[in-house]
Amino acid sequence: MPKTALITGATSGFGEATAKKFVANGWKVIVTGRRADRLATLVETLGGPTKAHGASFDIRDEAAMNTALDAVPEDFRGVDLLINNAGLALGTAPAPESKLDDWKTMIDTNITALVTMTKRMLPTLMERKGAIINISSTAALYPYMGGNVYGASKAFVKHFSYNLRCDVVGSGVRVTSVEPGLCESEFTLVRTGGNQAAYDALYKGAEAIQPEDIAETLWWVATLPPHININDIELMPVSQTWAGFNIHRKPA
Ligand code: NDP
Ligand code: 8X3
Repeated sequence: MPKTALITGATSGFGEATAKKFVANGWKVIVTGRRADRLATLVETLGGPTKAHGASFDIRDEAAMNTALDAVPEDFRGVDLLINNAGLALGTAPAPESKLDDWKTMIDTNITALVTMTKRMLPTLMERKGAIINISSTAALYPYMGGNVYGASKAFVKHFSYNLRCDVVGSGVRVTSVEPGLCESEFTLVRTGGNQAAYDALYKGAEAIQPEDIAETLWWVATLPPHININDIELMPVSQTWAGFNIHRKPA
């Protein structure tokens, strides 16, 4: 009997690559995202409706989430793995110059929607001794200028994962937080409002982690023997290390 993964934010980047990895290895997937056209194409690429089910909704809209999940076909209902991947950063400006609306969108998407989805799926996951993988970030661990609410939202994801693990002990449910550093995806286009030059400059010569590398990591976490819980994984490209402490100097 194939296992089923629910992967949020699968219309690009990590989620799309992960859906391909899991289906190539015999799993079924429920894939989500707002862009219905991309989801339809992905479902076809994955082998059609016996392998993948696309559920298009804005993850910040709880009613839309519930409607979409209520409509999941019977043969996709037993979810064994929830990958809370949908998320975004908006802006790179320091706090005084950044937009409050952007902050709220990050909180609504990266935090509120993630806990809403988790609460909704928890009974099924507990029944099936399943697993939850939450996508955090190195921004959760190492603050940087312009990280502000994005970094804080990802710190929430990491600590929610730890605390959730405490609460489900004895159920067989596994919970993992994944903290990637520099990865090449549409993430940077979203963050910079579609600035291709900023995208090119960030990744130029960096040999950034690719979505397929994240998919490989998630596959490893998900397929370890069921008595092993990876609490968290922090990963960076070899080209990236921790930034030095920033020192602001008075003009001479
Ligand atoms: P992408 O921008 O390629 O993918 C983000 C996904 O999230 C898309 O499928 C998008 O779907 C979905 N999403 C965003 N907002 C919503 C929404 N309101 N409703 C539904 N879906 C939404 O970025 P990545 O693949 O790189 O990012 C995936 C996760 O990894 C994010 O949580 C990100 O913060 C995290 N991360 C990324 C890193 C990087 O450097 N790239 C490093 C560390 C962590 P759609 O637009 O169709 O709705
Ligand atoms: C994305 C990594 O360094 O852009 O979560 O915050 S970073």
